[in-house]
Amino acid sequence: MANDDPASDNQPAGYVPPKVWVWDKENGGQFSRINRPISGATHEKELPMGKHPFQLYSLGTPNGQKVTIMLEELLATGHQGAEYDAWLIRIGDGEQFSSGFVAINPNSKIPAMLDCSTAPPTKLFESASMLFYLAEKFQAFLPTEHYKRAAAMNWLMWQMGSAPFVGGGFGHFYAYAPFKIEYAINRYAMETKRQLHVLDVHLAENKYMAGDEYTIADIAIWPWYGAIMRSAYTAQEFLSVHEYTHVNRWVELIASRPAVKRGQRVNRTFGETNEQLAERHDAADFDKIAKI
Ligand SMILES: N[C@@H](CCC(=O)N[C@@H](CS)C(=O)NCC(=O)O)C(=O)O
Repeated sequence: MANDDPASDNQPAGYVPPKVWVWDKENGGQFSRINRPISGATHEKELPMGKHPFQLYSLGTPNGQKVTIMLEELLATGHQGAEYDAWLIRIGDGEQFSSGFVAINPNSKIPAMLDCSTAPPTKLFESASMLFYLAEKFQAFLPTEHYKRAAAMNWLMWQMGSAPFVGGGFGHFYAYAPFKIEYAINRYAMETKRQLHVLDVHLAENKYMAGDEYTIADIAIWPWYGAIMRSAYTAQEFLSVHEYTHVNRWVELIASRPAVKRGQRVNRTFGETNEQLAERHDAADFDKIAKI
């Protein structure tokens, strides 16, 4: 049937955007209950405080894992000043909107952290900012030679710009949206595969992301792209991840690091029971789950 309105040619059937968008609280989808078009606290509640220099408020998602892996790597190399309490923030229950959390991170997203060894305590949010802060503070996992340091920072920033297309784009529309939209899934599958190819080409020539040294770039990229290669969204067959052999080599190399194995368990409340350490306040806490 002929369509008289050329502007509507590309519209999915049944939806014409209104003149002014309004907040529809019942829009469905896995995260609709916590998504809001405004920022700020929804309730008054202070955050708990432990005894260690770093107080981390997080959840074991890929963005959360970046920081716990970094802290575990620092501790593994003898930086006792990196001792931390990892408190659980249940984002599905809206705990990122407490007044205490918002006071550290006005963006209400995990991870957020306080460095209580400084006066006043240093507020940290955005996972890459946290990795960079820790790398500078402890002079670790960030090379000093300018070209290597630049390479690490390039890939760190690449991760921050790229992963939202994988998580918020592909993962959302492939796994979480209340119905499947071919256009959206095609668009983000294309971009996810493009990114995996970028990594594959680079890792064919480089042991680690920034060359021959393990850096905060690997720590930032592995939780997201390791997950996509191994299990995330159960989309491995759909994305033909077996094609990315060099990414796979690197994913397994990073996964074999003991600090990575520990870090990825912290603040985790899903998956195998012996992989979950909902809160971490002491190195010995890992022994508890090892026995499960
Ligand atoms: N760019 C941020 C992203 C953080 C982020 O998206 N966190 C998610 C969980 S992985 C979150 O807290 N979502 C809760 C919400 O959106 O309300 C970072 O890297 O720290």
